[in-house]
Amino acid sequence: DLAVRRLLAEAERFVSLYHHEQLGGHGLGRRLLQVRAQIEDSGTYWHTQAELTFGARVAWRNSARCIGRLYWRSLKVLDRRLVGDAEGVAAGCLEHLDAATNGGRIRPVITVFAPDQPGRPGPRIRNDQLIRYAGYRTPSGVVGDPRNVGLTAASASLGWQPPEPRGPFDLLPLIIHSSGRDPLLVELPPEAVLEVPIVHPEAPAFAGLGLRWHAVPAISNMVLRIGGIDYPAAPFNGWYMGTEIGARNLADRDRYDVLPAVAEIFGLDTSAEHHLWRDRALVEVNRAVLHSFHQAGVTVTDHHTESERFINHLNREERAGRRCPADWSWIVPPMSGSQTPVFHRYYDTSHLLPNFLPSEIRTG
Ligand code: HEM
Ligand code: NRG
Repeated sequence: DLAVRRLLAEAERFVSLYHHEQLGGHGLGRRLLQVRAQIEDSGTYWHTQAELTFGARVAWRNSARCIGRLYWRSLKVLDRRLVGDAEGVAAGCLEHLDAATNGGRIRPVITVFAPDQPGRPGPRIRNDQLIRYAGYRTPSGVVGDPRNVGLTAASASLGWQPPEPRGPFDLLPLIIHSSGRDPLLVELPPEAVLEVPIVHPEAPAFAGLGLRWHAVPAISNMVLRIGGIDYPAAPFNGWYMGTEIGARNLADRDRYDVLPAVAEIFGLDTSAEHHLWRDRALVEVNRAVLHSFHQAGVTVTDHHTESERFINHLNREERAGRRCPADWSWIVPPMSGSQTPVFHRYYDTSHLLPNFLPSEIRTG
């Protein structure tokens, strides 16, 4: 049947890649026989721990939108494939945050929960990241993160009670689905979530905006696909590049939209766009983000450094004789693009597996 043939083909490609890159081709024939037998028997197969670790690292290496791939070999892989129940996934997510946060010295980590199997889908995490701030629609606009209005409403409809009073940075609970059961709501204990209050190195009034952001970006709704096997719950994280927070999350007009308030603090002339007050305020927000993370001892990088590292990564991959797919529109940082080396070139746009795929579940 078609699904089994597709699985066999993807499995063979992956297992061969693993044996060639990691073992100089040794033992491939024997492993292929095993994998084929398992697939013919059961319609699926089980990765060895070494295959899983390599597969997750290569999925990162193949993530065309990610500028942070220089360190792909150092990804820490937590094997939780025997965990498929929602309670177990919730506990694993808290362990993930602990291992990743590491007191501020952020470590790139992925936790891999149970795979999809024939007639038995794996667990799924509805939140697009483990840490998300609520967004509440009010008559005077959204309080909190407008991006998460849908996730907030979904949480409330499952019985989540927002804190009183509602604030702009309320932590949302996890929503975890496991096959055939009602979704499980789990609050994150505040001590599991390291956050950084955003202050400015020169302007004391900046702190008065009450801005903050979480230390760990942990994407939790993408499907990890390795050798034809889908792991639908496989949250992963690295550290933040400052612009993700300062030039997008806090600055986008459909997110926290802070630039007008920042312009006021710096006394910028906002009477006409041609004064470029938005651009000037944007730099100050981004300086504040990097300064605050550094001062708090939380790993973060700036877009110049991360761009240079990415160019080193491309060169290393080329020397290793591998393709390195990249998506210009995601790689180029959202401010000062032309001041970074990643702006001034073209990229391989092919799609390689293993990889992280968007999930079908969408909120918002
Ligand atoms: C996307 C940086 C680690 C996989 C991105 C983006 C940035 C970034 C800036 C674009 C995000 C956006 O525009 O919203 C970094 C940095 C890391 C890191 C600085 C530090 C180590 C990782 C790790 C993985 C990963 C550990 C997986 C194991 C991805 C994927 C995307 C992405 C799949 C695309 C997400 C999507 O389609 O929404 N990364 N990353 N990254 N990164 Fe990384
Ligand atoms: N822009 C998103 C996060 C996307 C992934 N970025 C990373 N990933 N740095 C945001 O929350 O702003 N990572 O795995 O480190």
